[in-house]
Amino acid sequence: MYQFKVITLFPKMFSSPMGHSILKKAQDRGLLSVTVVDLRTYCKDRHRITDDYPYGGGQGMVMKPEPLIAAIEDARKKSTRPRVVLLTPRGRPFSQAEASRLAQENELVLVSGRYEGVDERVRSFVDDEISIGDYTLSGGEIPAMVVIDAVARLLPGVLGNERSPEEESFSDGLLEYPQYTRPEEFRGHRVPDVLLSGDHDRIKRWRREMSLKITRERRPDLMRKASLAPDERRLLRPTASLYMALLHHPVYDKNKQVVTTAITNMDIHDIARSARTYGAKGLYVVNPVKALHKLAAKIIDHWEVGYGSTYNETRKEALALVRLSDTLDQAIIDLEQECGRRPVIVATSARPVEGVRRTSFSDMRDMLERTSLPYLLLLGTGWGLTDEVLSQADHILQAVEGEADYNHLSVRSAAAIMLHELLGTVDN
Ligand code: 9D3
Repeated sequence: MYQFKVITLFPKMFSSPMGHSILKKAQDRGLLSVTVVDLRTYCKDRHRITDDYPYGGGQGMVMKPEPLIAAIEDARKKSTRPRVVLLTPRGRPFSQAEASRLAQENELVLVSGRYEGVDERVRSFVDDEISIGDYTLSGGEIPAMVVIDAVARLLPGVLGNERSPEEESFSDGLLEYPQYTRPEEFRGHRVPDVLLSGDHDRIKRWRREMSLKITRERRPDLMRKASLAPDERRLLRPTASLYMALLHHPVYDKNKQVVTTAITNMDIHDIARSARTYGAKGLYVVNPVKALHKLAAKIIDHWEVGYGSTYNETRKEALALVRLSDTLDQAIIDLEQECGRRPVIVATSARPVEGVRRTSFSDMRDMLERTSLPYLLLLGTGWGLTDEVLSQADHILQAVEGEADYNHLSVRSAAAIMLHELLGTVDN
């Protein structure tokens, strides 16, 4: 029988939650026991004081170590190797995985604190510290109940055979599919036909599909960590098409004059290779000077059809993404024709931009993962995109920055970093 023991100043808080529903049934059936220990019984002083003022001053009270340690040591003595866990806002975040680990134990001692915290020295007498989330509660009692509930459900027999914990949400890291019961129609909302079809294979597929869809929309973070079948992994890939434009005009020079910069061989090659590596769909090289178009075309031609195309096949593949354009507007029109709708314009700038909120890499990544729109990422050469271009963009992307007091990345380095932030693999 799995034993839960709670050390608390408020034992009565536990009587109702532990006395109902699944937890009650499990205790009645002898699958688990919950013992609540009143911390005050471990006070040696006449007034049974459990808290005191903090050394160094400050607000609030701190739980004294003596009664807590006495209670913990007593709990350890009374049984064989219990796991002792302190509930504290500073603990490791509680999760389904953590619940599974705790369910492997035989006895769990949960220490609930009150006041503003417990004396730091208590930490060295416990095995673990757990928090149930990033919000402030009045004490560790409700967190202890949360842990008991989550662990108890995983113990053999607690849920009965009809509902195995593996079937439930979170076990494969996905959110639950939609559930319906009678009536078939409620205030105009019908139960989906598939659920009435009796075709259990189809129902299973529909549920999986809905789980994936809901998780992808609401919790992209869970989606990235979920265990997905090989054919489901495509759902992780961004659905939006990302295009890039390397602007040689209009951009600033170092005196903030609007200029046209020269096309450079290395920028085109390196950005094209980055674009191809991360799955960007095209790279516009925007330059109004016709003579420079010729140079660019020659660079590309060399690798596309000339000597270089046989010399280096992979370079050819990257350069196939490059498109030459006189102006940004022309590139946008071109894309609108290709995609059937105007691209969302995402500008970038290393300079501080006043009065606008920048879109973070992760927000932009979420957008690329959830929409099917075309996006055009603008990269400035020289001293960067002009204020006019920035003001016309739908988003200004978070700047690529380090913590050092220096920010002079080449456009091709910045482009590669942005691509990794927006389209790079995430660990799983
Ligand atoms: C002044 C800083 N506060 C921490 C955010 C002090 C403090 C406030 C509330 C210390 C303890 C508490 C009581 N909370 C818990 O004991 C607790 C808790 C929580 O508040 N949130 C999430 N998980 C947990 S586990 C224990």
